[in-house]
Amino acid sequence: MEKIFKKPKGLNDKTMHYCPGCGHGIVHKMIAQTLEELDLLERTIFISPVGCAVFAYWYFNTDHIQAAHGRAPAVATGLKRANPELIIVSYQGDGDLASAGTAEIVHAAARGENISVIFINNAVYGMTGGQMAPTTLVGQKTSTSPFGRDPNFAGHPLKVCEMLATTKAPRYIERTSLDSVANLNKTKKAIKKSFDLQARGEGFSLVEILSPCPTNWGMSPPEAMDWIAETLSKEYPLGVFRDERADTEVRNDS
Ligand SMILES: Cc1ncc(C[n+]2csc(CCOP(=O)(O)OP(=O)(O)O)c2C)c(N)n1
Ligand code: SF4
Repeated sequence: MEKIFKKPKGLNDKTMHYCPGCGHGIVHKMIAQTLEELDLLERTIFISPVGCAVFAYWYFNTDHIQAAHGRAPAVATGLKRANPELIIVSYQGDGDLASAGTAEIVHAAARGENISVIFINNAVYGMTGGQMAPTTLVGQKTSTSPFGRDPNFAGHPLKVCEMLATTKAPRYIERTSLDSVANLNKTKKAIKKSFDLQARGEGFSLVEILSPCPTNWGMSPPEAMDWIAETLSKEYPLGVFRDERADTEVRNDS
């Protein structure tokens, strides 16, 4: 029990602003634990996204930069190429990464930038009121699809891991979830693997995490976890989509 409640050195004492049952705080803790375990805190720059995690820089004992809508992979590219010794944690939600920043993430992956992308997929635009995102399921009700997402009008869900895995350069791509203890453990391992690969100069990695947004899903926190297990992860299957040496040389590696 002591281990579970021990605050990692990578987090400060501020109370987080997230809603009860939100996944962002869970992932923040895992990131901080991992940076401490790998002794990377001193050389990490955390890139905060737009969306509910816009204030992530309030909580981490790392250096920070705030990227505009969708631009985190481009900012990460510049930081890493100019300072190859840094560890870059590029953190984005699905509205940010899969809508505003689709071009940036595709090209950063295709170039094989040596960065770690943590992608929080909660199937809505959380911060701005639960609007439909590219990741919203067909039939899912949101504030801008009150009768459910209609694929004839709004298209089908965008599958980021599957899409990026069609490019040759990425070193590691995995989709995990926060809905059970087993999946929490897998998520923590995936984050650790991503940071470790970056520290060893192995190239681009992305961990997509299916994460609850009870507030905008209109559910209690336990119901939200069940919905991930029973519905969301059917559309977004968990697993490893790439785990092999990149087919291109990692650029500007230390
Ligand atoms: C009225 C309005 N439209 C668009 C934006 C741009 N914007 C900032 S945050 C956000 C939602 C981000 O959602 P996501 O990336 O999924 O992150 P989450 O909040 O779900 O963690 C949008 C659309 C804005 N701030 N205000
Ligand atoms: S609106 Fe959703 S994503 Fe945003 S803090 Fe609340 S639960 Fe988390």
